[in-house]
Amino acid sequence: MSRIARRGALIVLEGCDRSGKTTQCRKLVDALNTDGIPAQLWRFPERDTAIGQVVSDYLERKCELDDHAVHLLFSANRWELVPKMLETLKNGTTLVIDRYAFSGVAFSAAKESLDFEWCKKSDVGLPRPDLILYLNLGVEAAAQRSEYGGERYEQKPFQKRVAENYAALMDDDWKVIDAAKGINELHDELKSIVKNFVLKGDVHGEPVGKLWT
Ligand code: DGP
Ligand code: NA
Ligand code: NA
Repeated sequence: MSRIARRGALIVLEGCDRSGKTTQCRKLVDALNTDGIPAQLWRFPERDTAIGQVVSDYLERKCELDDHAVHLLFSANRWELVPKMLETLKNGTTLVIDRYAFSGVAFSAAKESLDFEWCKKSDVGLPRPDLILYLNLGVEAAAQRSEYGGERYEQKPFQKRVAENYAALMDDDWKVIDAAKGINELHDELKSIVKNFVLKGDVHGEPVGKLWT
Protein backbone atom coordinates (compact mmCIF):
# COMPACT_ATOMS: atom_id res chain seq x y z
CA MET A 1 0.00 0.00 0.00
CA SER A 2 1.50 3.33 -0.94
CA ARG A 3 0.74 6.69 0.43
CA ILE A 4 1.52 10.03 -1.21
CA ALA A 5 3.94 11.98 0.97
CA ARG A 6 2.39 15.29 1.95
CA ARG A 7 4.85 17.85 3.16
CA GLY A 8 3.93 20.58 5.59
CA ALA A 9 3.64 24.24 4.58
CA LEU A 10 6.25 26.85 5.53
CA ILE A 11 4.34 29.87 6.80
CA VAL A 12 6.00 33.07 8.03
CA LEU A 13 4.54 35.98 9.96
CA GLU A 14 6.36 39.29 9.76
CA GLY A 15 5.81 42.78 11.07
CA CYS A 16 7.25 45.55 13.19
CA ASP A 17 7.64 45.14 16.95
CA ARG A 18 4.26 45.23 18.80
CA SER A 19 2.29 44.21 15.70
CA GLY A 20 0.89 41.19 17.58
CA LYS A 21 2.79 38.51 15.68
CA THR A 22 3.83 36.37 18.61
CA THR A 23 0.30 36.16 20.05
CA GLN A 24 -1.15 35.41 16.63
CA CYS A 25 1.45 32.73 15.81
CA ARG A 26 0.63 30.94 19.05
CA LYS A 27 -3.13 31.09 18.49
CA LEU A 28 -2.73 30.00 14.89
CA VAL A 29 -0.75 26.88 15.77
CA ASP A 30 -3.22 25.98 18.52
CA ALA A 31 -6.12 26.35 16.08
CA LEU A 32 -4.42 24.25 13.39
CA ASN A 33 -3.62 21.48 15.86
CA THR A 34 -7.18 21.57 17.23
CA ASP A 35 -8.43 21.05 13.68
CA GLY A 36 -6.14 18.05 13.22
CA ILE A 37 -3.53 19.83 11.08
CA PRO A 38 -0.06 19.02 12.46
CA ALA A 39 1.72 22.33 13.02
CA GLN A 40 4.58 23.69 15.11
CA LEU A 41 5.42 27.20 16.26
CA TRP A 42 8.97 28.35 15.53
CA ARG A 43 10.56 31.76 15.94
CA PHE A 44 13.66 33.62 14.82
CA PRO A 45 15.84 34.57 16.48
CA GLU A 46 15.70 31.15 18.16
CA ARG A 47 17.42 32.17 21.38
CA ASP A 48 17.94 28.63 22.70
CA THR A 49 20.97 27.76 20.54
CA ALA A 50 24.57 28.87 21.20
CA ILE A 51 24.36 31.41 18.36
CA GLY A 52 20.89 32.49 19.49
CA GLN A 53 22.21 33.13 22.99
CA VAL A 54 24.73 35.65 21.64
CA VAL A 55 21.99 37.31 19.58
CA SER A 56 19.76 37.46 22.64
CA ASP A 57 22.52 39.04 24.75
CA TYR A 58 23.01 41.60 22.00
CA LEU A 59 19.29 42.43 21.89
CA GLU A 60 19.21 42.77 25.67
CA ARG A 61 22.23 45.09 25.46
CA LYS A 62 24.40 42.73 27.47
CA CYS A 63 27.07 42.93 24.79
CA GLU A 64 28.05 45.09 21.82
CA LEU A 65 28.85 43.65 18.41
CA ASP A 66 29.72 45.10 15.04
CA ASP A 67 26.54 45.57 12.95
CA HIS A 68 27.81 43.29 10.18
CA ALA A 69 28.78 40.57 12.64
CA VAL A 70 25.42 40.53 14.38
CA HIS A 71 23.59 40.52 11.05
CA LEU A 72 25.50 37.39 10.09
CA LEU A 73 24.75 35.78 13.47
CA PHE A 74 20.99 36.34 13.00
CA SER A 75 21.38 34.76 9.57
CA ALA A 76 23.48 31.85 10.90
CA ASN A 77 20.78 31.26 13.51
CA ARG A 78 18.31 30.61 10.67
CA TRP A 79 20.76 28.48 8.68
CA GLU A 80 21.64 26.30 11.67
CA LEU A 81 17.98 25.23 11.89
CA VAL A 82 17.48 24.51 8.17
CA PRO A 83 18.11 20.74 8.37
CA LYS A 84 15.54 20.40 11.15
CA MET A 85 13.15 22.70 9.27
CA LEU A 86 13.29 20.60 6.09
CA GLU A 87 12.96 17.36 8.04
CA THR A 88 9.90 18.64 9.90
CA LEU A 89 8.21 19.82 6.69
CA LYS A 90 9.02 16.50 5.00
CA ASN A 91 7.31 14.67 7.85
CA GLY A 92 4.09 16.54 7.05
CA THR A 93 4.18 19.13 9.81
CA THR A 94 3.35 22.72 8.93
CA LEU A 95 5.64 25.37 10.42
CA VAL A 96 4.35 28.75 11.54
CA ILE A 97 7.42 30.94 12.00
CA ASP A 98 7.49 34.15 14.00
CA ARG A 99 9.98 36.26 11.91
CA TYR A 100 12.39 35.09 9.23
CA ALA A 101 14.87 36.49 6.72
CA PHE A 102 12.61 39.48 6.01
CA SER A 103 13.20 40.65 9.57
CA GLY A 104 16.88 40.13 8.89
CA VAL A 105 16.85 42.67 6.08
CA ALA A 106 14.21 45.04 7.48
CA PHE A 107 15.94 45.47 10.85
CA SER A 108 19.59 45.29 9.79
CA ALA A 109 19.19 47.60 6.79
CA ALA A 110 17.52 50.14 9.09
CA LYS A 111 21.05 50.75 10.39
CA GLU A 112 23.10 53.45 8.71
CA SER A 113 26.10 51.13 8.41
CA LEU A 114 24.37 48.35 6.47
CA ASP A 115 23.22 48.28 2.88
CA PHE A 116 19.87 46.72 1.92
CA GLU A 117 21.25 44.46 -0.84
CA TRP A 118 24.20 43.39 1.30
CA CYS A 119 21.75 42.38 4.04
CA LYS A 120 19.84 40.05 1.71
CA LYS A 121 22.91 38.09 0.64
CA SER A 122 23.47 35.90 3.70
CA ASP A 123 19.88 34.60 3.57
CA VAL A 124 19.79 33.82 -0.17
CA GLY A 125 18.91 30.14 -0.60
CA LEU A 126 17.13 29.60 2.72
CA PRO A 127 13.93 27.54 2.42
CA ARG A 128 11.42 29.84 0.72
CA PRO A 129 8.18 30.37 2.65
CA ASP A 130 5.03 29.10 0.94
CA LEU A 131 3.01 31.87 2.57
CA ILE A 132 4.09 35.22 4.02
CA LEU A 133 1.67 37.13 6.22
CA TYR A 134 2.57 40.71 7.07
CA LEU A 135 0.87 42.21 10.10
CA ASN A 136 0.56 45.85 9.20
CA LEU A 137 0.37 48.32 12.07
CA GLY A 138 1.45 51.96 11.98
CA VAL A 139 4.44 52.89 14.11
CA GLU A 140 2.37 55.29 16.23
CA ALA A 141 -0.34 52.70 16.86
CA ALA A 142 2.29 50.11 17.77
CA ALA A 143 3.97 52.44 20.24
CA GLN A 144 0.61 53.13 21.90
CA ARG A 145 -0.11 49.43 22.48
CA SER A 146 2.44 49.40 25.26
CA GLU A 147 5.68 51.12 25.94
CA TYR A 148 8.51 49.64 23.96
CA GLY A 149 10.71 47.62 26.30
CA GLY A 150 14.39 47.98 26.83
CA GLU A 151 15.47 45.82 23.92
CA ARG A 152 17.53 47.26 21.12
CA TYR A 153 15.50 48.43 18.07
CA GLU A 154 12.36 49.26 20.10
CA GLN A 155 12.28 52.95 19.24
CA LYS A 156 9.94 54.79 16.91
CA PRO A 157 12.42 56.27 14.39
CA PHE A 158 14.07 52.87 13.98
CA GLN A 159 10.73 51.05 13.60
CA LYS A 160 9.73 53.56 10.93
CA ARG A 161 12.78 52.62 8.86
CA VAL A 162 12.03 48.93 9.48
CA ALA A 163 8.52 49.43 8.06
CA GLU A 164 9.96 51.15 4.98
CA ASN A 165 12.34 48.24 4.44
CA TYR A 166 9.50 45.73 4.73
CA ALA A 167 7.63 47.72 2.08
CA ALA A 168 10.67 47.47 -0.20
CA LEU A 169 10.85 43.68 0.29
CA MET A 170 7.17 43.04 -0.28
CA ASP A 171 5.92 41.49 -3.48
CA ASP A 172 2.54 40.36 -4.72
CA ASP A 173 2.84 37.04 -2.89
CA TRP A 174 2.74 38.70 0.52
CA LYS A 175 -0.58 38.89 2.28
CA VAL A 176 -0.80 42.22 4.07
CA ILE A 177 -3.16 42.06 7.03
CA ASP A 178 -4.47 45.10 8.87
CA ALA A 179 -3.32 44.41 12.43
CA ALA A 180 -5.12 47.38 14.01
CA LYS A 181 -7.99 45.25 15.27
CA GLY A 182 -8.80 43.06 18.24
CA ILE A 183 -6.85 39.90 18.96
CA ASN A 184 -9.77 37.56 18.24
CA GLU A 185 -10.88 39.30 15.07
CA LEU A 186 -7.32 39.23 13.75
CA HIS A 187 -7.00 35.57 14.73
CA ASP A 188 -10.18 34.62 12.86
CA GLU A 189 -8.90 36.35 9.73
CA LEU A 190 -5.47 34.70 9.90
CA LYS A 191 -6.92 31.30 10.72
CA SER A 192 -9.21 31.45 7.72
CA ILE A 193 -6.38 32.42 5.34
CA VAL A 194 -3.99 29.80 6.68
CA LYS A 195 -6.53 26.97 6.87
CA ASN A 196 -7.67 27.62 3.30
CA PHE A 197 -4.06 27.70 2.18
CA VAL A 198 -3.08 24.47 3.93
CA LEU A 199 -6.22 22.55 2.97
CA LYS A 200 -5.97 23.65 -0.68
CA GLY A 201 -2.85 21.48 -0.62
CA ASP A 202 -0.90 23.30 -3.36
CA VAL A 203 2.39 22.86 -1.55
CA HIS A 204 2.07 19.12 -1.01
CA GLY A 205 3.39 18.15 -4.42
CA GLU A 206 5.94 20.96 -4.63
CA PRO A 207 9.46 20.83 -3.22
CA VAL A 208 10.42 23.59 -0.83
CA GLY A 209 11.80 26.51 -2.85
CA LYS A 210 14.94 28.58 -2.25
CA LEU A 211 14.54 32.15 -1.09
CA TRP A 212 15.65 35.02 -3.36
CA THR A 213 16.92 32.75 -6.13
P1 DGP B 1 11.51 39.11 18.72
O1 DGP B 1 12.09 38.03 19.60
O2 DGP B 1 10.60 38.58 17.61
O3 DGP B 1 10.90 40.26 19.49
O4 DGP B 1 12.75 39.72 17.91
C1 DGP B 1 13.73 40.40 18.62
C2 DGP B 1 14.18 41.62 17.87
O5 DGP B 1 15.16 41.27 16.89
C3 DGP B 1 13.09 42.39 17.15
O6 DGP B 1 13.32 43.79 17.39
C4 DGP B 1 13.33 42.07 15.70
C5 DGP B 1 14.80 41.83 15.63
N1 DGP B 1 15.21 40.87 14.60
C6 DGP B 1 14.65 39.67 14.31
N2 DGP B 1 15.34 39.03 13.36
C7 DGP B 1 16.36 39.85 13.03
C8 DGP B 1 17.44 39.74 12.10
O7 DGP B 1 17.59 38.75 11.39
N3 DGP B 1 18.31 40.78 12.06
C9 DGP B 1 18.18 41.87 12.85
N4 DGP B 1 19.08 42.85 12.73
N5 DGP B 1 17.17 42.01 13.74
C10 DGP B 1 16.28 41.01 13.81
NA1 NA C 1 10.19 42.32 19.99
NA1 NA D 1 21.03 50.96 6.00
